[in-house]
Amino acid sequence: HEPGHEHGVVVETARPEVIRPPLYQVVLLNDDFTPMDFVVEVLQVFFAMNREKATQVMLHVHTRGKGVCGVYTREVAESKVTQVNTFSRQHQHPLLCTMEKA
Ligand code: TYC
Repeated sequence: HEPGHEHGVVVETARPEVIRPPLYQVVLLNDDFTPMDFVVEVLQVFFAMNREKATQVMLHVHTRGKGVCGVYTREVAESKVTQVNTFSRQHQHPLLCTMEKA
């Protein structure tokens, strides 16, 4: 019989560790000029929300000033921020997307 398998003896063994990467919230900021429909489109296209969820989040940002679009690892969050801000500028809207450590 192998060591540690004696009757009634419990041997502590090292458990494999789960490595959790730091997560970042991608945040949308309110402004007075970006059309509501454009914000809903952004949330659908870049954050895979359906129209109902995208409308909820847009109205939250509109009334509270900011809101979380999603939570991602650093590189994915950075990519979302760049894509949203590039898309907004291409359409001449001042919509701002940022990230915060979760
Ligand atoms: N406040 C904008 C308006 O009244 C709508 C808006 C919502 C803009 C969310 C930005 O992140 C935003 N047209």
